[in-house]
Amino acid sequence: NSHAQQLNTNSFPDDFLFGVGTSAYQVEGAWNESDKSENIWDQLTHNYPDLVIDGSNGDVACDSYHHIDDDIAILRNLGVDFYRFSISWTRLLPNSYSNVISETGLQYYNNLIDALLAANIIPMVTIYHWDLPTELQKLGGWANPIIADYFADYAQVAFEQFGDRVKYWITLNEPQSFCPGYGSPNQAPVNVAEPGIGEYLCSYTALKAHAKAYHIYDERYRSTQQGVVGITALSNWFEPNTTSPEDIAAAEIAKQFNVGLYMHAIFGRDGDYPEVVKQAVANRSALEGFPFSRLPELTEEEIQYIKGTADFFGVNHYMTYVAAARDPDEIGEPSMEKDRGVSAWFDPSWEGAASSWLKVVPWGFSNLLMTLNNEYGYPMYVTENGYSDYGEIDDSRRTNYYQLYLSAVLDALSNGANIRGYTAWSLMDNFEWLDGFVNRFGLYYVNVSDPRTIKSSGEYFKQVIATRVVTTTSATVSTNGGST
Ligand code: GBH
Repeated sequence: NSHAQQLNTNSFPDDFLFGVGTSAYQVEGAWNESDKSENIWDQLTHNYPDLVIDGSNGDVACDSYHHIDDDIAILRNLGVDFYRFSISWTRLLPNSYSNVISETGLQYYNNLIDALLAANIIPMVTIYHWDLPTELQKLGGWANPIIADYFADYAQVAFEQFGDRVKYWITLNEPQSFCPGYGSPNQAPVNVAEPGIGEYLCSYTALKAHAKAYHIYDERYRSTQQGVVGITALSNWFEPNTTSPEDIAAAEIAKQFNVGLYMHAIFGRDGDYPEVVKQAVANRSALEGFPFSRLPELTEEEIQYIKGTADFFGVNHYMTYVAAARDPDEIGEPSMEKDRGVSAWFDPSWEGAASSWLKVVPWGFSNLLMTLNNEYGYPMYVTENGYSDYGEIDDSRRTNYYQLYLSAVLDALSNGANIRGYTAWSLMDNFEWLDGFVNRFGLYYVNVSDPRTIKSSGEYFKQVIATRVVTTTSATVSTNGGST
């Protein structure tokens, strides 16, 4: 009853799931093992190493491809309920297409999944975590809507091959993060930059790709496999700078350009893109002389096809910003940032991490979770949350971070948010994209030639999982900088 729950607000419900996450390019290595072909991250790191802080790449990474047993051992030691990992598209489908399924790729994921199940760990599988086949990028990648069909084709192979054992599927990881690559020359895919156009084409294709995969699952696999299919959003919190209506509206617009643009069509009660986003892009497009909005229009048929295509909302959370209204930019070259037209920054009083974009603002997390709960009303899994440093074994700031952020989850739970699980990012230090191996998120320290080494935060997370309680003994309590 509710009274009993209130007495227990610092402990998680019995059926709440704890896990840790990684992604294929960040941990697997074995980039050209067997018949695996090249993806856009192989291409970026090999041909443009200067874009990565330390010039490193994922050729070997944590060498998880050759260390299934070691990865299982550390997952067991933590006592996690589930492990979130991703499939490498070009390892499974070396041609990009389902006409050829790699025997060795299949074997690797079968071995990993079987080893997890034998260890009593639930596999939670991300189908796409940013490593698009280079061959598909040659066709335009996510800027070409036909890629939605090829993604769905790939997803179908994953369901078909692994769905007897995998019951948690995440179609796409953070379109918010991979779509900006189509508006900037310095991110994957490198040298593709159509700002204010590419990002929106990508968001459109991503929606169609996700929806198609979901329908395939629904029609062909759900009744026999009985799993769930969701999608993961990079979910930021934007706190209005002041209580002025302008700043409150600015924070709302920023939220809709972050989560709404990519998720409202799926989770929003009426589907489609958020009205504020449609209007903002259409207005500037017209002023810039475009004959139609740079944001592709969803037809009524597409709106209905995409709406409701998820069993859960995956929340990746790292960032809280302060948001304020600002004067519109002058009309010139299009950009998504100008379409949004909001100023956003980090409050200088917030504690930082190794990553310049990561601050410790736990109240932003609880506000975000409540807002997502109220706005969409779907079951939520936190599919990533974590803290970067430079790889210290005695990582007290990361432990502190988990104490604060897990408490924020408990706050949201006690306020009625429907949160089913939490994933710490990351199981282990790994190839941190453009931050190379410099900024590290692991509960385990990894230097590929040494055994994986647990950090003090790993010991802490292990204790949380075992007790289902967030102990706050040594936590530095962050002051509430402006909870709404
Ligand atoms: C997640 O993205 C990823 O899903 C995961 O693979 C990654 O390891 C993890 O974060 C930690 O980074 O430098 O100002 O241009 C988080 C979203 C998107 C946050 C890109 C940083 C760059 C900001 N990230 N963003 S900036």
